[in-house]
Amino acid sequence: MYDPKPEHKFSFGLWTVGNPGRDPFGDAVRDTRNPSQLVDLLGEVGAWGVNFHDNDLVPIDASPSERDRIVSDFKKALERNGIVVPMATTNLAYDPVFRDGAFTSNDPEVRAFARQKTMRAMDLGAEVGAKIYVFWGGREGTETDAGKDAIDALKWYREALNYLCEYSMDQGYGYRFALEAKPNEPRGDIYLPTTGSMLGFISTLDHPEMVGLNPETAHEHMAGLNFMHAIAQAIDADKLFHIDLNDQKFGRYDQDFRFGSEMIKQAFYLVQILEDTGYSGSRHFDAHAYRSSDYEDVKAFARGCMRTYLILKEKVEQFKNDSEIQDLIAEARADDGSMDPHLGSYSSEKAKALKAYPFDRSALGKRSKPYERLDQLLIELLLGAR
Ligand code: GLT
Ligand code: MN
Ligand code: MN
Repeated sequence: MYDPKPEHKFSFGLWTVGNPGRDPFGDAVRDTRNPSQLVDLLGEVGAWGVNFHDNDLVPIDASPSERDRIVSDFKKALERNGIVVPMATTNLAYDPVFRDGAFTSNDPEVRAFARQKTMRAMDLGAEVGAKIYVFWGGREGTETDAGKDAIDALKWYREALNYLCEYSMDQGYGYRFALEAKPNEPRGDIYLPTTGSMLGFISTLDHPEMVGLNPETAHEHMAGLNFMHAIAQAIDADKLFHIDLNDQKFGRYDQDFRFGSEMIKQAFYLVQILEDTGYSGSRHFDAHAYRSSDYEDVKAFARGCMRTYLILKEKVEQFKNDSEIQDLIAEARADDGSMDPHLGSYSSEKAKALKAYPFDRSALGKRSKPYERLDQLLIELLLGAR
């Protein structure tokens, strides 16, 4: 009943199930699996798609013939597992060359190199059918603002994205770019730290229609923000091109935990907004298993992400069909239409009438909302008591 199917569009990055558990304080705990083995693992757990950074698939120093061999093996693995590549991206974070940023490095040669690396990575993604291209600027930021001009950095970022939009069009790749915000880590401060900042930035680009968002749960929760609200803003702007699902406690480092493992209520609202608005993109899990896991447990992690999503999807249906819940929502949202003449768009007559309207402020202040009752019902529904 909670089995993943292709129509659910569940995808994982090679870097997620392939994460060997290395962290700043400890070495890898799992052996490194090659891309084809990881695709087999994803096939086994029932995923629909796999995404990758250029160097998750092809090592940065690979020769052209090694590249071709790796890509051909990878394509065979995709075929034998019936798995697609919906999204690709560039690793602009790992190599020492990006120690001061990629598109926003103070060094113009590094900025040019970042464009070259991205164009080659876009070629690679296009070769295996990717249509979404993600930009996560992990190194685009500072530890000290003493040496870099933040306005120049934004200008460089914008110029790079404009250039790469043109490259995609020039090649006929048909990519849609999805920008992913994160407030900090690995840089002390990363530019454009939230989904809302990214949204503002997109409107300054040359081809804003080509560029949207890839919001990640953990990245908004790190900053203590409401992820569902960020998604609402993205949907309202028609910019939810992709999504990175995972989980995280507020205010911590980027934990990238299994989807739905920490903040169940937040996860419920998220699935609700995605399903109710008919979001049709990938449900991508950008998460990884605990460091204590072996590969059997990694599979349990991946299955868990998808299963929890589907359980929450069922809860969303249950919420919609629960008459007690729906009655309370109707009560909370009651509208007898008497204010229609005063709401909606502006006209000078309407303004005149509204300024003269005799509101009974004290009566209005006595109106309550049944949110305690409603929230308790939601909790009981989520805990399986309804
Ligand atoms: C890295 C980062 C993620 C990004 C990936 C894409 S890489 O794992 O923490 O949030 O989505 O570059
Ligand atoms: Mn992510
Ligand atoms: Mn993350």
